[in-house]
Amino acid sequence: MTSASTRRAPSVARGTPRTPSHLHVSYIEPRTLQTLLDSATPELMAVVSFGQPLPYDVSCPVMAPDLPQIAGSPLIEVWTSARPVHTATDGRLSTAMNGEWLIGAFSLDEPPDQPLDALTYDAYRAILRRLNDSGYPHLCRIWNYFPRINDDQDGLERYRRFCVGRHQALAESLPGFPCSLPAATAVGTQSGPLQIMFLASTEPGDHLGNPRQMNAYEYPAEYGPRSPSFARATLFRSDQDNVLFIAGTASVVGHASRHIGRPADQTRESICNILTVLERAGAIGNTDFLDKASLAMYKAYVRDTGSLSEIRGALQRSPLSSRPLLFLQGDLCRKELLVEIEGLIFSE
Ligand code: 3EB
Repeated sequence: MTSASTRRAPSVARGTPRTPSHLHVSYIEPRTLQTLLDSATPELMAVVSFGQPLPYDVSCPVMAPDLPQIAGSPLIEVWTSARPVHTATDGRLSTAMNGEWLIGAFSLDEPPDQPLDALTYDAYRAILRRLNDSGYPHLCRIWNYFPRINDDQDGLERYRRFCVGRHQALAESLPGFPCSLPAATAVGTQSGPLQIMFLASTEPGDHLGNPRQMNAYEYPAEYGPRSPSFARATLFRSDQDNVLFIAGTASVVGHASRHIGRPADQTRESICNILTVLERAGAIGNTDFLDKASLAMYKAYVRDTGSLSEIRGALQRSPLSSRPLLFLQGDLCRKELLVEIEGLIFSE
């Protein structure tokens, strides 16, 4: 089991019992979930199953994006809390709250007559309303998953329609937009509904840019009528620890895609972007996010399974190599992008 938490004791890394944490995330084998379900603590906040439906009935928010895991034994992502968790659901939107963090999952089948921009706008409006009503107004991380991301829908690529709806809702309703935009991922699934998972807090975080990359929310119009609404990373700091969420990071320098058709080079460029963000976040948080003592988890979204070995090779020869890494098959928001990497680091 690989894991990270907001109240990490040094003993965790040595495999001894860990101290109670407010928020904890781990990748576990699916059969281990039953043990977690049978025990009173920690309480589940969310479960994410990749490429297959969850074989158990759970009362917390669940995401099952059709993003098949393409290397290693099957793992599911489990978010837990040592504090009591309160859950709420209204069918398409379910949330779990522990007094400090809120995790939500939105899922809606696309009605055939509704364009993706309109659906996304409604989804984000519902999410933002729920966050405000629940007292967790500060967005810290968002994952967006939907199928046929590069397909055309009535003259506009579906990813671009998604960006239009997301931008409209956030520009209207997110205080401090665009500087308060959180780290995000937007990846195309093989099938299924529009699914959005989000993490919000009672306290605000710091949203970071990357000096090697233009802020996505300032991209020029050649990438679509509305820019992608996300930050390169979001950093949360408390007395105890630092939590860094690194957005989906691809081979983009400035605003341009680099290394067209070359998966290994795209991987190296993405890693270079991540290392630059780690450096910036480390300076702000007074932490070394590459330190072996910190707990980091990465996901690599791979467009073509045929390029997996090249991408894996480049990662193995990088400073990220010692960290848990999940390889998922997913389509990326620009047709030429072959790999995208996101990260999550808890550090003291
Ligand atoms: C990029 O840098 C790559 O639209 O939410 C990465 C992470 C990307 C999130 C999003 C898009 C998004 O523009 C694409």
